[in-house]
Amino acid sequence: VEARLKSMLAEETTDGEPAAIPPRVGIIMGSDSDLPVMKDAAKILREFNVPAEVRIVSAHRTPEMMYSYALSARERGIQVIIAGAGGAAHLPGMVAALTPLPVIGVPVRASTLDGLDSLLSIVQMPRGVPVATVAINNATNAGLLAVRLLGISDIDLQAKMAQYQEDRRDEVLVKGDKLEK
Ligand code: RP5
Repeated sequence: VEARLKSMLAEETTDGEPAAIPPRVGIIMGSDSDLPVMKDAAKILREFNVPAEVRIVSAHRTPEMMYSYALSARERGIQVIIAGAGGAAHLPGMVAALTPLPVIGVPVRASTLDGLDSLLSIVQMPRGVPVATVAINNATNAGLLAVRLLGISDIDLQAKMAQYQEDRRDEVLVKGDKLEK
C-alpha cells in the first residue's frame, strides 16, 4: 500500500521523497479500496513535512492486527491516528477504544448508501470514547486536523498552519478580485 500511495502522490506532487524519520501520524484504512480517498491525508501531511505511515488495518478482516496496531502505536511514537473506513465503519471507534491517542475518523463513501452509513458508524460514538469525525471522503481535513493537533506542542508546525490559512484566504481574495473585473 505504501508503494501504491507513493505512485499516487508522485503523480500529484513535484517535491522529493520525505526523509525516513519515525512517523508521528498513523494513517490506517479498512481496505486498499479506501486509498484513493485516504491518500489526501498523506498528501497534506507531506506538504507540512509531517512524517506519516500508511497501513491497511481492518476491524473485521484483521481484528488481531487492529488490536496490535492500536496498542503499540503510542510506544512507537505515533501521536495522532487517522482512520478511514466505509460501510460498517468500526475501525476508528475500535482503535479509539484501544489507545489514548487522538483518533480522527474519515467516513469513506463505499456503499450504496452514499457514505451516510460510514458517517453514522464513525460519528455516533458512545460517551467516553471520542473520535473526531470529518466530512464524508474529506481526508484532507483529517490531515489538516492532525497538523493542528501536533501544532499544540510544535510552534513551527502551528506557524505553518497559520501560513496555510493565510494562503487559502489570499486565494479567495484573488478569485473575488477576478470576478469584480
Ligand atoms: C470497509 O469496507 C473498508 O473500509 C471499505 O471502505 C469497505 C469496502 O471494502 P472492500 O470490500 O472494498 O475491501 O471495511
